[in-house]
Amino acid sequence: MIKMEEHECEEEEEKDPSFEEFSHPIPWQKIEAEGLDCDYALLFLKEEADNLFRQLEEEVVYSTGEESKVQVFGKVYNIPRKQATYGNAGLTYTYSGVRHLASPWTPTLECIRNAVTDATGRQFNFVLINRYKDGQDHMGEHRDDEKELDPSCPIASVSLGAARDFVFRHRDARGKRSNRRIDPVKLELAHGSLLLMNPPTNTFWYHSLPVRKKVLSPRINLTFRRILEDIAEQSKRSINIKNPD
Ligand SMILES: O=C(O)CCC(=O)C(=O)O
Ligand SMILES: [Mn+2]
Repeated sequence: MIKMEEHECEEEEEKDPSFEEFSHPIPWQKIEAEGLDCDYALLFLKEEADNLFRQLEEEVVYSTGEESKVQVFGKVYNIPRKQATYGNAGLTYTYSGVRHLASPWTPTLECIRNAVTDATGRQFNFVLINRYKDGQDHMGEHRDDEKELDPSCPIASVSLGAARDFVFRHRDARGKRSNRRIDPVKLELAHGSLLLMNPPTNTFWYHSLPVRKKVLSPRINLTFRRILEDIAEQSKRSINIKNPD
């Protein structure tokens, strides 16, 4: 697990560069199925995760008004959770026809992003934050396979707060007319955990965060992503996330 002192965003003393990455080996758990490749680990100790949750509750400003709604077949719905986007200057993403500009990284988001980079050796320029007030809030089945995302970079999903079930379903095993029987892959995402969705997971598998009425407390999820800035520029610097509600 990562020691919080290493990631505090105060002035850092100079470190031996050979110890900067992977200095805290994490007991990764491999999750594999046909076309699915994920790594799961507890990245933060409980106390660290509690602090991060509290700090995010103070810092993160969630979308309101039009940005907190989706349009499906012409009807406007409130999304069943709160969302915010942060990242490098100028990046935007479009969600169900609404473009969101990335707000500048906050100190806590930088800390978490740096901890994820230390643990994985990967760089991220954008984070989508979802806040679920309780188990009624949820996210429907979708894939994160937009062309603006660097296809070689995993999506790194950090969970803080209430543990929630997370379900993967193979694209050929969805719906009544599915042509194959492939068991879903179900995980519980714990407080302080990191789930890496490695390629080609998001090509073959949909994922969702289902309703869980027994969950009474909030959860914050952060998906760190790498946007290919030149492609994002071509498509008006947007990520197009397809109706995951
Ligand atoms: O809350 C979660 O764990 C899922 C978030 C997610 O799938 C997304 O942001 O694309
Ligand atoms: Mn997703």
